[in-house]
Amino acid sequence: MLVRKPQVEDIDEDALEVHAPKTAAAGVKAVAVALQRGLAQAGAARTVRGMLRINQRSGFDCPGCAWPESTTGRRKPAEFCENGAKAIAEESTVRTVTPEWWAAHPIVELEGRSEFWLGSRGRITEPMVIRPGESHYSPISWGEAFDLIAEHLRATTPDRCVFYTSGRTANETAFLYQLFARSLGTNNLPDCSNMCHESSGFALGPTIGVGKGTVSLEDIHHSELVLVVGQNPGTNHPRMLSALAECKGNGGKVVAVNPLPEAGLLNFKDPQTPRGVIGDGVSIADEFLKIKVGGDLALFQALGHLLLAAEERDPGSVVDRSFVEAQTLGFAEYAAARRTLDWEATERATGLWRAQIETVADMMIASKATIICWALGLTQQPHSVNTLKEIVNLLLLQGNFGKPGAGACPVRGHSNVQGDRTMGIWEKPTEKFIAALEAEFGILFPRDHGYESVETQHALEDGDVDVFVSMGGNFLSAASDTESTRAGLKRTGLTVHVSTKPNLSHVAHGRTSLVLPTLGRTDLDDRHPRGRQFVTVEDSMSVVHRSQGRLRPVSEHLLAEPVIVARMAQAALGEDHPVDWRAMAEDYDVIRDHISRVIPGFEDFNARVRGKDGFVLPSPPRDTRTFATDIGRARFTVSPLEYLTAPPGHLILQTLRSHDQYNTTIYGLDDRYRGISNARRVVLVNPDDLAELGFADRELVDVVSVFNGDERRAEAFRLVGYPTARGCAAAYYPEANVLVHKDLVARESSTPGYKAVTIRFERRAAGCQA
Ligand SMILES: Nc1nc2c(c(=O)[nH]1)N[C@H]1C(S)=C(S)[C@@H](COP(=O)(O)OP(=O)(O)OC[C@H]3O[C@@H](n4cnc5c(=O)[nH]c(N)nc54)[C@H](O)[C@@H]3O)O[C@H]1N2
Ligand SMILES: Nc1nc2c(c(=O)[nH]1)N[C@H]1C(S)=C(S)[C@@H](COP(=O)(O)OP(=O)(O)OC[C@H]3O[C@@H](n4cnc5c(=O)[nH]c(N)nc54)[C@H](O)[C@@H]3O)O[C@H]1N2
Ligand SMILES: [Mo]
Repeated sequence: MLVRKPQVEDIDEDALEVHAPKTAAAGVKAVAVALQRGLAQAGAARTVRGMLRINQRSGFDCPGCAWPESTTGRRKPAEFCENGAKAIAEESTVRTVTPEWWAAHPIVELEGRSEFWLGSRGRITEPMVIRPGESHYSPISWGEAFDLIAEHLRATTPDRCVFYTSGRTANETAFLYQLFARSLGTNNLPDCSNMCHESSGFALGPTIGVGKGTVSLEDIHHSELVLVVGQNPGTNHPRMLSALAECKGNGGKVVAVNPLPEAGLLNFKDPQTPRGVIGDGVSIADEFLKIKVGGDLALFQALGHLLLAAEERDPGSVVDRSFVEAQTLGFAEYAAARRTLDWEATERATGLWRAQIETVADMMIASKATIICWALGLTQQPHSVNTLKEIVNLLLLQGNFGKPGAGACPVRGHSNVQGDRTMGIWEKPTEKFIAALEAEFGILFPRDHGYESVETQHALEDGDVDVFVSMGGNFLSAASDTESTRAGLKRTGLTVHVSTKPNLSHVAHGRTSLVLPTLGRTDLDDRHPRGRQFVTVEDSMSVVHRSQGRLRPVSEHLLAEPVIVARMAQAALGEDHPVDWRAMAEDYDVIRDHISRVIPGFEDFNARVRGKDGFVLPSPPRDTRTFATDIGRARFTVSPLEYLTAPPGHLILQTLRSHDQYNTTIYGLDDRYRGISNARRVVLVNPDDLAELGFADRELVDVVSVFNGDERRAEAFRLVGYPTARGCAAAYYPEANVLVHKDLVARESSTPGYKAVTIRFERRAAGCQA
């Protein structure tokens, strides 16, 4: 097999290649690509050892995504997907970023590099520091690094310190980290969830009483109808396709709603079944609604209208009356609001024909068990929270909670983003949570809400942050409004990045900055007095289970995340602090014992998580059909019609992931299913829109965004004609983040409007090249 050489130079955007989009995902090609990447990065032995341990009961949780593993029945020998394998290859690479590397690359040079180039340099091997006036990072001992952090924390007030978390962080680290921030005296705990599924929590909490999904993997398998809305599972949750294929095998139907005809939604070739390897695979979507970006609220309102009209024609045939009467409030108001519908506005908002929507309504009416799955296509727009509440309305109507094959399924992103929130990574902790922490540790914790991620961006820009600590992640490139975020980070006194690989957040550093290298999921964590440790994570379906790496770390200087947090805390809070940080860093069972007493659902944590498949956290809607809202019932809500419109000459841009990246970590330049390779500065536009706007396919343009009278510019993007919905465009994250104004957010949840950017194209002056 051909093993591709690592790319040495940075991206050459002129090498763009465009092919017809694929109509099927996975298949043997996916396995070949996975192996190739593994071999190129980690070598044969580490690749095989790594891949065999992914998502096995004795192995580590795949850092790729939060899709659950099967807890019933046998797991396949390789319970992974191409993109999970790439995530492992990236982490288990034997390439290293040593002090010599940092010495050879001054900040001025690194500023001109792409995330792709930086991330593919390899794993960071030693703690590094850069001090005021210096041009390069240089090595620092761990002890000095912790002292430096303590010095900066003591020199300021807690409200001027921010503790960011990325969702790969395990439960144990997350619990320690929030305890540290709160012990210092702040709830400034923004996390990537603020930029991701925050809107889902804001919609589900008030309506069904929990901010999480209500289905299990088995529910998907046995559902009669699954709607997959605003999601690209073929790339971002590939194992979900196996679950959808199983659902179809059991007679279920699937509807996909997306502005793009994503390959995985159309057809799936399971590389683990003979049919997938040699045959045509399974066609996934029975219906595909090519919706306009931001048109989903209108779609769900129309579906509600059609369901209610059918109920009126044949009472008792659609609405689950006994459920609605016993368990919900607000049905009458909802039904009154949906009684009439402006079809013209609906068609304008969605870009769909009435007949298409009626077909899906009929499928819902025929289904006795429906699941609605969604991801970022629904969470990153101004009206996202209302869109998601409209999903809840539809599910409530037919009683699709607390019965097999039915429910709400927000498909999470980072592998432990849901667990981090459960552990208290939240800028708005509940009184109950703080009281439980206080009872456990015998100290007082702050109650004032802290900054979420957009408030953090504002505080950074306003010069209100002295210390910015990042537990994983890449705040600069993940957040909106890149240039203002960059300027803000540079205004801080100290930035601290606990990281595995270099990224641009390290480059946009505070006056002093530390890069602290840590063990990843796949790494063996055994340098403790009590020997090898494991951590735990919670998947998208609330299953808590163990994760334990086995690979020999690339450097002896790496510390485990819980150890780093504990030592920061010891240095900053002093040895006589009432929390026994040392004991927790030495033995993660001690952390879990604390968690078991503070967080409901974790009783007897240490014993239960050692069981075969861990345990499932309680979910009242799923387990007992009850809803722990303030009114003790589920809530119907009424929202006005709202959708995105662009002024003449403009389009609505969504920003998304290619098939070859993990958020800001770019694995390669092959967005295989969409047929785009070797370049990332592209905008996908419907050919009819291109013609109407007077631009040519492959033309080089500047993309200009407009928001509240402000403009942002992204230079030198290539236009690519692509079968997306009319009036819409798509570009890759993070290259397009410069265009997203930081005040463009989802109301209530504050999730950036990454999928709601009004743009136009400007022809580049002749001779002006990329
Ligand atoms: N390989 C890989 N896996 C990942 C990640 C990764 O980067 N790489 N990231 C992880 C993370 S953190 C997350 S949160 C998830 C993200 O998983 P996804 O939500 O699948 O991620 P995106 O690439 O943002 O894709 C959004 C999808 O929504 C569609 N969409 C955009 N706007 C609209 C709209 O208005 N309406 C509808 N109906 N659809 C719309 C887009 O066309 C696209 O198919 O994946 C996780 N898994
Ligand atoms: N335009 C646009 N922007 C978006 C989105 C979008 O759809 N469009 N999506 C948003 C979403 S959903 C999310 S979740 C955020 C993601 O935001 P983040 O979670 O902040 O970003 P990542 O790219 O996942 O973080 C990558 C970095 O994490 C570090 N890392 C990797 N593994 C480990 C580990 O095991 N431990 C530690 N300590 N560090 C590690 C590496 O150094 C790597 O450079 O981005 C958001 N930004
Ligand atoms: Mo995410």
